[in-house]
Amino acid sequence: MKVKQVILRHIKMRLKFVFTTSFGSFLDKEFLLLEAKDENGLSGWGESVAFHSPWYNEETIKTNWHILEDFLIPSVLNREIEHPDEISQIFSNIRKNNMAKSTIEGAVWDLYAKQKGVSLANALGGTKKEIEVGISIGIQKNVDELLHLIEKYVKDGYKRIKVKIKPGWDVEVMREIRKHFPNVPLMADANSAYRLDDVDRLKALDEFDLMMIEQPLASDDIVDHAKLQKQILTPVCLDESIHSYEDARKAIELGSLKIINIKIGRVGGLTEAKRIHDLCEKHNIPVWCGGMLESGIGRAHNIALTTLSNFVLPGDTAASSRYWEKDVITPEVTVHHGVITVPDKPGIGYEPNLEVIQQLTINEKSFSS
Ligand code: OSB
Ligand code: MG
Repeated sequence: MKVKQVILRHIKMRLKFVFTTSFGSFLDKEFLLLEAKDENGLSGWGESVAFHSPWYNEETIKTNWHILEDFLIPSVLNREIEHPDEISQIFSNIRKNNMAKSTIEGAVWDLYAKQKGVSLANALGGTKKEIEVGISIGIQKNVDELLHLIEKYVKDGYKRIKVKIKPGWDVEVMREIRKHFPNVPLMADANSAYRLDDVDRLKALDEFDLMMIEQPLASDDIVDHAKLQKQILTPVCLDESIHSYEDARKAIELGSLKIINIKIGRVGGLTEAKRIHDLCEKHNIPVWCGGMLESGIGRAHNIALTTLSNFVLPGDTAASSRYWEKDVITPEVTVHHGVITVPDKPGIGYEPNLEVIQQLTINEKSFSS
């Protein structure tokens, strides 16, 4: 296949609620959408999950635009590509910038699946017809508001509750949650808010029977996480620290984790995500698919990836309506009793709504060879 034209769009969408993590808050969510067209006018779509500010990792919307415009798009345009797995090879001389790489790689995967007439899930080798999802709840003003949200999402049927934590919003909050919801599958995500010195506080979480604690320590660390895991019972799950297959291999070898949260953007695309999935499967390390407050395009990619066999824990891909008044895809992503039915149409299986996308676009540029 050849990509003959790329359209890059900078989109701005308002979330229905402020989402607060240990590193910052989101209300206006900006992201890039990339449309890759082949010679027959068929389109594949990808989303950049980089944020406006370099809080979660070092990438931003602007750095992604720059890397895509000046390096990645020119190296893909008009090039003969037999399989999307080749993309990561083509990009191998460009260091990091994983979210930028993933944006165009995801569009090529979607285009490839559409050309073959199969779903993206099938193209990746996924077999599940349904996937289970949980929900990620940001830091709230007070515990009562958090308990109300948990009650609502448990009623909705979400398969597990993830609560964002930080020093001062952790042990007592978990105690209150457990008082009201003794049996709900529960986990915590610290987004790197602690240091190894905080081990006593993290050990105090052991009594709440958490499924896991996600990324307690520094965003680039795998050494201290190994030391921490030896001292706490709660399984450590890494998010920010795992950027590649090699990171995953080393972290498994060191004992830095028992679970991995795979995010397609963080690891540079679907091909690398699948490699990490396969490695974890071999080592009996369960994985799940994280979320980055994506629009429906990114969400569709997450759903397809989650159909692989070792995605055995519920992911963070909640329903479109949880985040947006109107999503950019038709139909929107819906969740029934914590389950998403995987679309079987070719490619990502949801139709980008060009009219809505047009309205939300701040900047747009077309590239052709
Ligand atoms: O660490 O998983 C994270 C949102 C923004 C940045 C980082 C994270 C998150 C979430 C929300 O937890 C996941 C979602 O609902 O898309
Ligand atoms: Mg996380």
